[in-house]
Amino acid sequence: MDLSKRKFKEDFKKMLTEVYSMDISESETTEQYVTLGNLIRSYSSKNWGRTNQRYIEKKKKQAYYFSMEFLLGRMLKSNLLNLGILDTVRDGLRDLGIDLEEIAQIEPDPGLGNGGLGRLAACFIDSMATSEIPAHGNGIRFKYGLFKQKFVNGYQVELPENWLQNGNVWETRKMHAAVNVRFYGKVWLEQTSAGVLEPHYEDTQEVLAVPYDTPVVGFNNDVINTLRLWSAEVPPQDDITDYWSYIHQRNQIESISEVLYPDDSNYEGRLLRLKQEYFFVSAGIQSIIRHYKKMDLSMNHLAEKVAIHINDTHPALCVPELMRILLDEEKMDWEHAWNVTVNVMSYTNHTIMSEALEKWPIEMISTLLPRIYQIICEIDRRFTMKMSTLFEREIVERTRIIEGGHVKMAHMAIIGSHSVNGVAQLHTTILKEKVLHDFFLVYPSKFNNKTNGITQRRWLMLANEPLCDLINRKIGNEWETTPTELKMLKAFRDDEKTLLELAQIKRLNKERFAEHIKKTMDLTINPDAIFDVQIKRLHAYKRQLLNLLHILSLYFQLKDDPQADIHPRVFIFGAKAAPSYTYAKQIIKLINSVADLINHDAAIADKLKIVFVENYGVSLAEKIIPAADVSEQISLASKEASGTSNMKLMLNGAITLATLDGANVEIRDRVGEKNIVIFGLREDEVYQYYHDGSYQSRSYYENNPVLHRVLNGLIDGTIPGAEAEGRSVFDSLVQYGDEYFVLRDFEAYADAQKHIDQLYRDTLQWQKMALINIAGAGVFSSDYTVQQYASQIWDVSSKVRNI
Ligand code: CR1
Repeated sequence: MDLSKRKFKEDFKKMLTEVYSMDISESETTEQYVTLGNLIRSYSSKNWGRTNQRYIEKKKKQAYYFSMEFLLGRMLKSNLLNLGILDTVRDGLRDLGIDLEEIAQIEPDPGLGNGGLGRLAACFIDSMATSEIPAHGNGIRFKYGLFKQKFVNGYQVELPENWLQNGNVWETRKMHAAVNVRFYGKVWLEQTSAGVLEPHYEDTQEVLAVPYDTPVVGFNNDVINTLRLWSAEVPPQDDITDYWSYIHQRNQIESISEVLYPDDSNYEGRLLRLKQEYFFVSAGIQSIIRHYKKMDLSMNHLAEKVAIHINDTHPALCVPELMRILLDEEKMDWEHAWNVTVNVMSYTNHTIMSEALEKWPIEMISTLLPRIYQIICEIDRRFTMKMSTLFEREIVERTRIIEGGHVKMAHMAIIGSHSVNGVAQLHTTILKEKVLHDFFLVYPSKFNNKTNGITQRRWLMLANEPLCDLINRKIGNEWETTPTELKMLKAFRDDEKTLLELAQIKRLNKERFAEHIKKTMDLTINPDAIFDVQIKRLHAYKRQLLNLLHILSLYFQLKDDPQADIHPRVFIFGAKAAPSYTYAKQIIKLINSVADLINHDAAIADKLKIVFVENYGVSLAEKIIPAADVSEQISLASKEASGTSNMKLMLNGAITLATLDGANVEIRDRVGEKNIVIFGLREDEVYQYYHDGSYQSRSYYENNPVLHRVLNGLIDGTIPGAEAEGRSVFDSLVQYGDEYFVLRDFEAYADAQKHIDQLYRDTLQWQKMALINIAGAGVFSSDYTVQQYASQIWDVSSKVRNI
């Protein structure tokens, strides 16, 4: 948008007076933040309305991305950037004696997600608006985001994250768009005079779903889409007879949108979780249908105007809920309704970890959602009937929805969608050949791959301005809208001046991060050391342990030989563990205890340091990633569906140290073997071990002297304060089979780390690798990913920029 500095300053002062009756000299950062937020909203409101109007007038097909999680991060600077007024506003504020950075820090970081899955949804909505795709987010307005993590004596402690405490400038409550969602009760079908079956309900519990809309601003294009998040409230009642039971009921209802489940691998809180799932699915679909009806088209044409995306299995109830509306409210017959539903729905699988494949006990679903359960039974009945004529009984039994007393959500999502995609090539292959092989036999054409992506706006333009400036000076800024243009950087691969500038920028970012660590943790880290980063949820399959065992081996090496030729390293960890995941929490304690030991050992000085940041999330990622030299992507091959920190780190010039897992494979293909460090078991070797059962972790303990010493270090008192955790980890690795092949990959990993150490010593060579990584990161822009979803899955329009 066009905005002069002079106009901005006037507007800002005026808004401050309107909102707070203050002038600048009286205002504090909080008031300045709210004022700026309101101003941005007023600047964008016209285009928000216009975008919606355009969609309606042109009867555009629209897509709705249903996701339990949207891990947005702070929005102030992102909105300014996308509106094209970041520099103007920054300058204008400076004239007024205000520092934009300081204001930006005031914004709470809305942690409405656990990890990669939620952050992907946030990158996607940013890219959808930017790519001019008529597509919106639909989710839950959790009152409490993901817990705030604290370390107390090295242990993770969870505190509530009350992000709405001081209000939320970005959202608008839309009471007129509220809908009712029905739970519990009895339901029966009665034939009407017209001969159709109509459901009747008794003793149901009604919940009012109130939407809060947040604008999703496209980059420099006047498009503003909507993120609609639902809040659960008590429907208005004028006949409250029993006050206390009313309060009880209110608490029960409001708890539906109270907390995000802090768990991305287990389903827990069970009944409440199921309520949450149905709540935002039903509210979202009802509101889509309401909107569709304004176009005055028949329900038979719904799939021509609406696409609904099921992000992981959490919103899989979309399938029976749309069926319910089409059958019960729109009086469609089953075949037509089913046809419409399958054409509307599409589904993404995000993991092969079996504990994340949700299933719900029949008794629970049938009590909470009696009508939905009837519909699920009928979908299942028709599926098994049809498939029995085409496939072996075993295949039908393994693919049906209701089995062993449970409703299998992934099965429902696959059967009820026309598209099923994985999130990286390797992951999609594993789905087709292994995890969902039966379904692949039944529906080969439904399966497709959409490799994940990240938005270069947040992860480069906002997070790393110095690097961004350098790129623009070298190749212009076309890459901002056509990210593959980053490849032009390759022309500078042997240009010493550019490579040294790159080194300088990395150094500057490391210094900034070091300052932050000094301030927040009172720990001094040396910017000349290699900053080696592993940031992701804590999970055994991601193998933070492999990293830790290697750190211990370096520690022992330095204890034996203080002159050992090891380039100084700072190992940086950021990770939250699910509160109920004991093993992951033990690993956190262990890392913290090793950090304590090493960081305070005067003999080690600054050769080795461990920084485990508290409360890792989007805002911290924005600080860590630009300062990273090494990107640790060391999951057991086959287990990480894609990974996305790998992409963010590469875009910021970190060198990837990786197994051939998830999108690491595609990163390697992009940058070539020489510009990435690959090690460890491959996916087929892992499956071979599963097949022949021949893995004996103990033999690695017994035969590798380095590993032997390191593992003994876990149980011989070397690590003060973590005796129990050390024992538990030791046992899991040595006694109980080492589920994720940590010991098997240790030697290869240690060699790969030695290689990194050597490579880093040649600055020009290292920066050349970094440059090739940045130049190759363009294809991993989520702009391209969503453009592929738009054209190949949703069949909605987009401004496609060729890869
Ligand atoms: C996967 O573990 C992937 C993201 C986004 C995660 C990660 O590899 O990058 O999804 N899956 O696709 C997940 O959280 C519940 O499953």
